[in-house]
Amino acid sequence: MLTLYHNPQSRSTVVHYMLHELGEPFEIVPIDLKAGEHKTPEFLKINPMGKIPVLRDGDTIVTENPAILTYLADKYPSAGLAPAIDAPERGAYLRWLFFYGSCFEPACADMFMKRESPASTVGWGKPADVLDTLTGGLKPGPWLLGERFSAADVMVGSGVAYMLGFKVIPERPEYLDYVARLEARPAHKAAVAADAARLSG
Ligand SMILES: N[C@@H](CCC(=O)N[C@@H](CS)C(=O)NCC(=O)O)C(=O)O
Repeated sequence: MLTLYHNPQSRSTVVHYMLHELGEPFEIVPIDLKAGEHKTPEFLKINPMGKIPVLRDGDTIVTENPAILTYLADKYPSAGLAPAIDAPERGAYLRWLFFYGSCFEPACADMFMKRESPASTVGWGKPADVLDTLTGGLKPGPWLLGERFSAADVMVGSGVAYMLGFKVIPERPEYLDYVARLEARPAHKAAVAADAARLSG
């Protein structure tokens, strides 16, 4: 059984949504961030960063959103969320998953903090280049791999939605349309509804 350590008001919503796209059974361990349940000695044994999401699959623990999505998409190939290891689109697929963690999130942190990191030193370079690279990647669409939806869209689309929501990134039509397509997916709606029920229950 897959187990997600989750709080509906956190980045673990990305894995929660991914689990709905997969359609595999899973269980949730709710984590109360305000109560510090992610900083207990027991939790720190599974993620020394003291952060969620954490996915447990038997004896395997995976942390970091892009790693968890890569793991799940590869483990359940019948869901069709990852190109095969030797498929031509595999390179672009991995590139976008890693781009999210290595470039998009840190560039967003720079923009949010209104700070300038030395572009030729930091791995993500200039936030403007990150934004333009993503904009280019969304053309012609509808997904990062063209007609094929993948776990890279679960990751990048969720992040774009989050950063638009907090007005960290500009409302470019490519971003808005991409998020609208993602949020129209039945699995996305189901994940949002399940989290809303958790929050109201
Ligand atoms: N790099 C991590 C980020 C995880 C993260 O920052 N999680 C936040 C929730 S959105 C958290 O657990 N914050 C609690 C804390 O740091 O005290 C990932 O991609 O999974």
